[in-house]
This record gives sequence, structure tokens and C-alpha cells, in this order.
Amino acid sequence: MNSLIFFCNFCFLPEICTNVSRDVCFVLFIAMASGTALIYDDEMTSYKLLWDDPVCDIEVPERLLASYEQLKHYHLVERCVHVPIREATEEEIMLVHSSEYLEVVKSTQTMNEEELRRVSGNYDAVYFHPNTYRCAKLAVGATLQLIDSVMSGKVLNGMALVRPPGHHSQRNAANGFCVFNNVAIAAQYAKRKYGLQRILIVDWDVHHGQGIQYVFEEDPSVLYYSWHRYEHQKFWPLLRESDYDAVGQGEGKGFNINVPWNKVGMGNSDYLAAFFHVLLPVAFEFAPELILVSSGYDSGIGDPEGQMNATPECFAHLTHFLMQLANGRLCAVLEGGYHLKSLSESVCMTVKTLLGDPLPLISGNMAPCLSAIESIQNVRAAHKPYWKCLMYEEATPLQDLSTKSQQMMEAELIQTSTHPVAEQAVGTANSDEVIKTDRFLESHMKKILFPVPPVKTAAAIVSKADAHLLPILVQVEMEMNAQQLKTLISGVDAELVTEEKALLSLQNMVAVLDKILKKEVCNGIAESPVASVSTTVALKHCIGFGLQRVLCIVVGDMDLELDLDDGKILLINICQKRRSEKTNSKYHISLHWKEDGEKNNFSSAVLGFILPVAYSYQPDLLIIVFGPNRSIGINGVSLLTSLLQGLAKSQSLVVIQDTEIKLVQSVAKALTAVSTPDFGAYAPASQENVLEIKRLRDQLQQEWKMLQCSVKDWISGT
Ligand code: Q9C
Ligand code: ZN
Repeated sequence: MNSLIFFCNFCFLPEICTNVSRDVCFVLFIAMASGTALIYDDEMTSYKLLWDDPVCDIEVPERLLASYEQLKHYHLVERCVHVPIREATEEEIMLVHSSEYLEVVKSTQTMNEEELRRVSGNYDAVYFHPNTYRCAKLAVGATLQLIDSVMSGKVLNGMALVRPPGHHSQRNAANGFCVFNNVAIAAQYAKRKYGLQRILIVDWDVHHGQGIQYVFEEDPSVLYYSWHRYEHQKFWPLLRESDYDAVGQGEGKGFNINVPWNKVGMGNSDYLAAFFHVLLPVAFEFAPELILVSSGYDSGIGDPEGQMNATPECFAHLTHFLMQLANGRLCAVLEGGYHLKSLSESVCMTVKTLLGDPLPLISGNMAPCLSAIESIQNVRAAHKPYWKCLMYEEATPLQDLSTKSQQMMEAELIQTSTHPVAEQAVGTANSDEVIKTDRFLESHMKKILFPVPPVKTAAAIVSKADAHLLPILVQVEMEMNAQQLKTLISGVDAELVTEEKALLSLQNMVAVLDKILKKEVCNGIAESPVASVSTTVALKHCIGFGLQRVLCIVVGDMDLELDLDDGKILLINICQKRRSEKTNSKYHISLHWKEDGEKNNFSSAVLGFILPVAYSYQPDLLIIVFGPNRSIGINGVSLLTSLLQGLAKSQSLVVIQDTEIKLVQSVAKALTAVSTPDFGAYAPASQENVLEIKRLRDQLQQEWKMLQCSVKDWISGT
């Protein structure tokens, strides 16, 4: 069992590789830089509003300066690949805009203030400056540079910080501070230059990017998703076509998804619910080749336009989910965001996540509000005809949104108070309120940010012969002696652990777990010949360490002797055998799942059930176990492991009984995030599996509120 010297040939950390003679295989994987482009140039701060206009005065050059300063403050700039900007060509601009409109914008370069005011007045919520044209060309060019960097494989993902924003501008019109439609042009460019057939645009700006919707309305190759403050068409841009029933036209039906928010104060849980129950299922089915994010942060806390409540780390989680699609090819392009501190912190959370750092815990009570659920139900119903993942949806659009029953209105009043950050939500341009959010964010960021462990993934792999197939390996010293281990396992299952090999593997696993608990590593893998014993030992060890909430997901048929009443452990067992004698309880859930080929049909279970429960629980640590009789394929394993990494500050231990190298490889890839796993072609889950998810959702949506996605769920929970 001694091939450690072999591993050390690959070792980047020789100082911890002193233990070559031990006959235990201990390896660490070093996370490889994912390659994130950052595109910024301060020339895009060279235009501003020259006259008094209360509508436009929030769109200031400091938006870029403050964001870039904060990126420097967190040392994120130096970790990114710097890509220079360029001007877009006229031909590129004309991928979306008319030559007549281009000429109008061009003509503003030489105008005096009076002429500029007159041209600006021809459009809704727009101002021009002599440098606007130059900056607008740079904003498009910066976006296209980002596309080229990602599509050429120079980087995996990236962000472009640009002004002016783009998503409101149209073929013949500037609109809402936007001159050229950066993201729409980028999508056309990527289709043309790289022959892409499926591009997903996620517009998390708080305004509806109607400009993007108009460009791709009839185009099934570009799926446009936008959530936006709507208030039953009372909020700018006041358009009927921003509602949930605008699903696209002609060939493009089903490829335009609007989630209208009819109340202000939407927060982390509402945004997550919209991802779990609308965007992500559809996106996994669509299987995009590239993701563009219209990355506006006026949907964040403190923004005077949005008046929403999402805290900066919410954008880390949203980013993390999107990074699991399109093989990780993601381009984020700045749109709005007018509270300078909220904007800057949210930009930083996005870039930090793109770089592959572990995510902060998401704050707030994880329960979407009634109004959010109402919108989500309506969108799901409107899109049911177009997406297999919504095929079994029974909900219909709510009849008349403006005449909800009195009972529901009252229930909603109660509900509003369950959004914990509601009081901090500020919402007017009033400077006192801006400062209040500044202070809140200052302390909030200190609370949620934490030092990144020096090493991403630790592994204890028994079958060393296979280890060369895994990412780069480094040996570490074992920390626990045999006597300590015997104490730990006393009373667990004496018979199984008398065997030398089992004992050794337990020892290895506990050593990896300790490294996670001590925050020397983010996550780890341990192979184990008896996964049930390992799992029990690991859970006891965690509770002994003082953890309050451990989420344990067991894939396979396995009996665990555990006391699950105090809520310190939440056990989800994905099993083939139905355990008829036991019913589900809040902390012990059996998800009966039948394997259905090697397709990614497990996504409906992960998105529709496991993630919502996991985010509702908010664990401190995650243990995933792949045991005997596993009922999900390799794709399901990758999907589950990857999507759960946003939880528990990415502190997770994966225990594997099956020593199949493909399984270990998939898990290692998901944990190190060195490459984004391919989840395979989408296939809808079987009706049997879908009904199981539904049954569980009905049973548990009162306990785990992120499961709620229709109004009847919500009402029955009050
Ligand atoms: N009464 C972006 O966030 N507000 N644009 C107009 C008219 C305009 C927002 C209010 C907001 C434009 C990119
Ligand atoms: Zn906006």
C-alpha cells in the first residue's frame, strides 16, 4: 500500500509531504484556478448627467469606480485575468440596432448641452453627454471581449463592469439609461461567431429588460429570463408585456420567461424560490451552451429603484447555481445598481464566486412570501405547455391577480413580517436611508465573510492505484491515533470495525473530517468499505464537535442507528427500497427514487426537493454518502454534489462505499470544481418519480418552506 512517493512527484506543497512512509494513502487536491476574466476601464466613467433630472441622477460614474475599488479592497482584481476593452464596430452594433439609430447616437458626440437635452428628451429616462457615444461603444466592445475570452477557452467565466447599461435599449431607441443593448448584441455575436444554438440570458436586474425581450421574442435559440419589480404594471417601464404571460412568440414560444414581482421587499428566499422552481428546472432542460447574465444589482438591498431586500451573498448563490450550467461558461455584464455600497458588495460576491471561492451562508428566514409564490405559480402555469419539467404541474394561473380574497391579503400582512431584513430595507433616495443601509452592509459583510481555507479538497482514497486519474494529489499527515479512534467508535458497531481495513478507512475519514471542521480544507472525500458505520461515526463526531445542524444525504439503501429528534441532524435518504414501516418526519426523509437510465433526470429531485429542503434547513456542514444500491447514475451524483456546494460555506464530506473510479472522479471534480461536470442530456423524470417528489413536497412544505411553489401550499402553512 505504499505508493506515496509517486504522489509526491505531483506535490505543490512539499512542506506538508513529510509523511511518505506511512502505509495510509492521504491525499489533498489543490483547487486549480478556474480562470475568471475581469473587464473594466475607467474611460467608461467619462460621461455623466450635465443638468438636473431627478429620473436620471442615480446613474453616476461612481457606480463603476466604487465597484472596482471594492474589488481591489478584497484582492479580487489581482486574482482575475485582466482583459482589455475595445470599441465595438458599427457592424457589431447593427446586430441589434438600426443604422438610423446608430447615426442619431453618433451625432450626440459634437452636441452642446441644449442639443443633448433635446435628443435625450426623445427617449424615456435617458441622458446624453458628449462622451456617451464613445462609452456606449466601449461597453459593447467590453462585453464582446468577455464573450471572446470565454468562448476561446482563455478563461472559464468572467464579468464586465460597463457603463452605459444595455438591457432597456431597443432597435431604434435608447431607454432607461441604456444606449446600446450590450447583452443582446453579445448573444447575436456569439451565435454568429461561434455558431451557438442555445444561449441563456439571465436578467436579475430589478427592471424588465424589455429591450432584450423584443430582440429574441421569436428566437428559440436564446432563452431570456427576467424577474422584475412590476406591481401589476404600476412600476416602470409600465408594460403589459412584462407580465408572466409574455412567453415568447411564434417559434420562440416558451423561450421568454418573465417573473413579475408585484410587491417590493422581495428578498433572498424569494429569489432562491424563483431559481429553484422556475429558472433552474427550465435551464437544465434547455441545456445552454453559454450563459449571459444581465447583472443588475438594483435588485439588491438598499437600492432606491428596486426597494428589494436581497443581501449581497444572495448573488453569490445565484451565480453558483448558474455556474453549473453550460459547462461553466458564464459572462456577467453589469446593468443597473444605484446604491453604491450594495452594488459594490454584490459585484464582489459575484466575482468571488466566479473565482471558485466557497460561498457565505445565505442570511434570512428561508421562506418565500405569498406574493412571490403567487408570481412563481403563475409563471410555472404559463410555461407548462413548453417545458417537460413542468409537464405534471397542476397549478393554473390565479384568476384575477388584483382581486385576491381578503383572507389572503390578511395572511400576507402577517407574512411580510417574516422577512427578517425587511426593516433594514430602505428604499428611498433619502440620504439617511442610504447611510442606514451602508451601516447595515458594513457589519453584515463582516459577519458573513470568512477566510478561505488554504486547500479546497482533501481525500482519503483507499484504492491508490486509481489515484492518478484524479486531480492533483498531495499527501497530508494523519492527525488521529488508533486509540483515539477506538474511543470514538466505541458503541457504534463493534463487529464491523474490528477488521483492519475498515478501521483504517474510518481513521482516514475522521482525519479528513477534522480538517474540514478545523477549516484547513473546504471539503473532502473518503472511501469506506462500510459506509453506514463511517456515516454514523462522522455524524457523531460532528455533533461532538458542537455543530448545530448537519445535513446528511444518503444515496443508497442503508440503515443508520441515529437519534434524529433534536434537529441537529437532517437525514435525507434517497433509496430504491420503499421503507413502508416508516413515515417521513421533519428530520428523517426517505425519497424513494427509481433509476431511469444514465440521463440527468435526477435534476427534478435536486431542484424541486433536495435543494429547497437543504436551503430551508441552513446546515453548518454537509455529509453526502454514496452507499450500496445507489439508485442514481453518475450524472445524478455530479449534479447533487455540485449543486449542494453552495451550502454550509462549502464544508462538505463525501463518503463513498463503491470504489468505482468513475464515481470517485465525478465527486472529486464536483468538489474541486476544477472542471464543471457534464450532467448528460436532459430527460424528464418518470411519472412515478415526479409523483414521489410531489407527495414529499405536499407532506413537508410546511416544515421546509422553500418547497412552496403554489399559493395553496402557502395558505395551508399559515
Ligand atoms: N418615472 C437600469 O437599471 N426610471 N435602468 C424611470 C420614470 C428609470 C433603470 C422612472 C430606471 C432605468 C439599467
Ligand atoms: Zn435596473
